[in-house]
Amino acid sequence: MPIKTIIEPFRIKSVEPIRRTTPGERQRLLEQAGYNLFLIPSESILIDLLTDSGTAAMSTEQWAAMMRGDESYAGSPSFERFRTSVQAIFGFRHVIPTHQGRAAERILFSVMCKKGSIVPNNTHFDTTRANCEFCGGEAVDLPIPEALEPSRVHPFKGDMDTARLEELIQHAGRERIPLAMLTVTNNSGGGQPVSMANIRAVKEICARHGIPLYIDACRFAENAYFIKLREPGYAGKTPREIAREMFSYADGCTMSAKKDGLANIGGFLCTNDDSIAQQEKDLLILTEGFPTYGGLAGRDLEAIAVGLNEALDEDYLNYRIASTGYLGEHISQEGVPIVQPPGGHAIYIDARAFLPHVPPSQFPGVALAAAVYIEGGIRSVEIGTLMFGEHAKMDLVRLAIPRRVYTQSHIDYVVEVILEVWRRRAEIRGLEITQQAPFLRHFSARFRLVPAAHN
Ligand code: P70
Repeated sequence: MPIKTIIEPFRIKSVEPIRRTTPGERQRLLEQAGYNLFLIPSESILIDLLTDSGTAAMSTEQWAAMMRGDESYAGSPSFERFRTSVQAIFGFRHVIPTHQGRAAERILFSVMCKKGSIVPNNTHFDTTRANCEFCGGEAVDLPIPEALEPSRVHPFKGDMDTARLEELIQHAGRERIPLAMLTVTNNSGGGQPVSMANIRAVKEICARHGIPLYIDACRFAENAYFIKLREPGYAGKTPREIAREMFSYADGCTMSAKKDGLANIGGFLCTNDDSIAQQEKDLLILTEGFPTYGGLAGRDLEAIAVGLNEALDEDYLNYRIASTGYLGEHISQEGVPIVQPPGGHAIYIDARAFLPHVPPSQFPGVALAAAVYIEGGIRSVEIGTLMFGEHAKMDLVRLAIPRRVYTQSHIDYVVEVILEVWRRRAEIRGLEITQQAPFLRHFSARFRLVPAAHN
C-alpha cells in the first residue's frame, strides 16, 4: 500500500517559543484594544492566523541567499538575480521592485487611472480597492454569482463574471476602463482560484476592446496548483508551466512577495508596455527608490528570488493545500459554516451563519474573531462589513495559515478552539464602532459591546 499521510515537507532548524495567556488576560487585552485584534501585541497571541502575508518561515536556501545580498544603490547583482527569477516565471518585459504589494498598486493606479476611471476585478482586496479609489477610480467587483454563496461548492469560485464584464464595458465605454484585473486567488471571496479558462476568456474580452489585463498575483502558485488539481488538461503540467501560461494572457501584474514569494517583505510591478514602465519607474524613484532596489534591501531581493521558486515546488504545494483543507474539513464536518470549498491560504468562517443573532450592522465577523481570541489565544481577521463597509457582500472570519510555520498539532488545537466557540455561539454579542479612520478603517477601528438591551 502506498503511504498516504501528507507530511510537512521540511524539518525545523530554528524555533520560536509561543506564549500561553489566560482567558482573563485575553479579555483584558481585548478590551484595551477596543476589540480590534490588530491592536494586540503579538507576544500575547498563541497562534497567529491574522495573515499569511510576510509571516512565512524562510528556508536555509533563502537565508544563504540573503548573505549574498549586494547592497549597492545602483546595478546590484541581487537585482539581476531577482529579475531573472521573476521573468522566468512571470515572463514580463519590465520588472519593478517595490517594498510590498500596495506600493505596486499605488504606482500602477497613479499612472493608469484618473478621476472617473473604472477598474473591474473578480474582487478587489482591501488595499487594491483603497488605492484605486485614492487615485479617483471606481473599483468594481465582478465575481461569479456562486462566489457569494459561502456553502456553494464550485471548483473555481474566483472566476470573473465575463457577461458582467462585457456589460460594464458596453455601458461605461472602453475609454473609462484603463485596465481590468484578476486577483489570483480571490482573497476577499475565500481564497478561491481562478480557472485558466476564465483567465483566457477575460483576456479575450479585454483584447477585443483594447483594455490591458493585469493580474494581482499574490497567491499565483496556489492558484496554479488548484488549476492542476481541478481543471481538465492540466494534471500533467508542473505548477511552473501553469503559472507561465496564466501570465502569458496578462499585460502586467502586481505582486506582494509576502505571500507566494515566501519572503517577509517585498513586492513588484510588471508590465510589457515600455511607456507605462518608464512612468512607473519615474514615480518609483520619487517614493520607493532607484529601480534596481525599489525600497528593498539587496538581501530582500535575494530572498524573493529563491522564494518564488520554492513556492512552485509540488511537494510544498501539496502539503500547503492539504493542511489548509484539513482545518476546513475538521471544523465544517462538525457544522461550522465555512466558505466551501476550502481556499488555498486560509479558511473563511461564515460569521453571518455562525452568529445569526448578530446583524451585519453589529459586525458579526469582528465579534466572532474576538470570541476565538478569548477562547484560545488565536488571532484571525474579519473580512466583511468592517473591512469593506457598504461593498461587503459577506461577513467572514479568515483563519490565514502562514507558510511553513505551524505543524499539524497547531492546526488540531485551532480546530478544538473553533469547535468550543461553536458550542457557545449563542453567548456572543454584537459590537459597535467608537472610533474609525477615513479609509482602511479595519486596521485601527475601536469597538464596544452593543448594550444588552439592543441585542
Ligand atoms: C492579507 C494581506 C494583501 C494583499 C492581497 C491582495 C490580493 C494585494 C495585497 C497587498 C493584507 C492583510 C489583511 C488583513 C490582515 C493583515 C494583512 N493582503 N492584493 O493578509 O499587499 O500587503 O504586500 O501591500 O491579499 O491578505 P501588501
